[in-house]
Amino acid sequence: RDLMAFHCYNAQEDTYAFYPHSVRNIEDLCASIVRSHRETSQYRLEELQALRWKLFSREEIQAYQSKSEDEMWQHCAIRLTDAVQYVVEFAKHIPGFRMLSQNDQIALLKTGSLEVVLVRMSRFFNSENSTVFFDGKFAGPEVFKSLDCVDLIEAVFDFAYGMSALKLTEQQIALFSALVLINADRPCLEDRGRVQRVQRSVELGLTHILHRDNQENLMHKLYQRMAVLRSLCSLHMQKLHWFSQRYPLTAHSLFPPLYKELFA
Ligand code: CLR
Repeated sequence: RDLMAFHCYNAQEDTYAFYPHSVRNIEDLCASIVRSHRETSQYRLEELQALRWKLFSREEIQAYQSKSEDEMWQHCAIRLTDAVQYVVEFAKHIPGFRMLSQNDQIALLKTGSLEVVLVRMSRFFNSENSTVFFDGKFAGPEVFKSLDCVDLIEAVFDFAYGMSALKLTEQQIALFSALVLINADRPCLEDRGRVQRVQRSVELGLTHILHRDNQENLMHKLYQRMAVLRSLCSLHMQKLHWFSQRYPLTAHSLFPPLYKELFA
């Protein structure tokens, strides 16, 4: 499950038909995306719910806060990369994704994988006390103090708060994640037309699910969330750039290769 495994993937093997022509096909498409989400989401909601009482103690928080800046960056980069790997796995099972060229698959993952991680973060977020499941317990923003990017952390927590207020079902999260990833407006795409067709099918799927759930009004809010995601990711890139200038050695030799490949 490393980046090379991803690079060697052969699009030819995938013969999945991804143009939905009937409600039945749309339902199949939704079912595949939901299954892929479930199989790559690491924790079930009930499990996360049951872990909510596990909070970091004052001493543990202090231990994170007294880590050096580059040590904490490296630690978070490893955690994020791990989460990104699951998103890569999720993407591979979105009907149509594997039929895109390798270049386009990588281009979509480069810009979209962190956005999907942030969408997924809302599942790992407890809005009652604004904490996120990190390293086995629930952590508030103060845990990330030594990263020295309060604005980014605050924006990420705000986003998770806003997402969890939408109270999306697992199926809605799955389809929304797929839509965030399969976006024909991303830079560096070879075959935009093909990406657009896959995007349309995912859009149909999300519309179908929202219609079935009687929540068509959510579509508009979800598009708004997508704009926020874009700004969060550019803030992350900015921070990373700034960090790698200050700590070139950590960024160069201690960050996971996939993290460097996707974001550097
Ligand atoms: C998101 C959902 C994934 C599991 C997961 C793993 C790592 C977590 C991430 C979630 C949420 C955001 C997170 C991250 C580790 C560090 C990062 C808590 C829960 C915070 C916001 C720090 C970002 C630091 C960057 C500046 C490097 O399925």
